[in-house]
Amino acid sequence: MGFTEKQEALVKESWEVMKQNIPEFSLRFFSLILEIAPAAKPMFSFLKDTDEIPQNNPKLKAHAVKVFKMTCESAIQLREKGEVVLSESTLQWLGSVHLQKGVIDPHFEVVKEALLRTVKEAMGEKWSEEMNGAWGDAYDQLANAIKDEMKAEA
Ligand code: HEM
Ligand code: ISQ
Repeated sequence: MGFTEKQEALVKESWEVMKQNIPEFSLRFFSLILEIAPAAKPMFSFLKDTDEIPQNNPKLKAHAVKVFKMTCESAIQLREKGEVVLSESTLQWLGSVHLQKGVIDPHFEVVKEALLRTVKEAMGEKWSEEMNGAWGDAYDQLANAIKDEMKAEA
């Protein structure tokens, strides 16, 4: 399903706010994932030798930012083209990484919840149900593309 200009603008607007504090929001996003699903801990290499979430891990930050950015790009594509388009190489790479780490479909709901809660906390007064819905839809369609690729590779 396509996106309206309003939906696209809501996603872009909130990403602009989160961009101002990448260390805080990337850490918050990751912490929320583990809070919702503690069992997901061993999948992440950032936590290999520690129980604590590293406060300043460049890989964690970079990965979290990629998830935010890719969701934002999905919103733009949904408005422009009516669908999420990823290059074949990006899809294959994301599909194989997640397959190899043991990610399964229900995990995508966990990451979605963590993402939406991070957006809500970051936006404060500016948050709205409509903004929430736009992020949720963009994420769902991006997640579907990755899930389909994982099934194709499995
Ligand atoms: C790695 C994006 C969903 C767990 C990655 C990487 C990206 C990414 C960009 C880095 C790949 C690399 O550079 O090697 C996404 C996006 C998602 C998504 C866009 C959904 C739309 C999930 C879900 C889980 C998950 C649902 C399960 C909780 C992981 C793990 C890694 C990873 C364990 C490897 C991290 C490491 O230890 O280096 N993901 N991901 N991802 N993702 Fe996701
Ligand atoms: C990888 N995939 C999904 C979400 C993530 C959040 C933080 C760090 C890495 C991630």
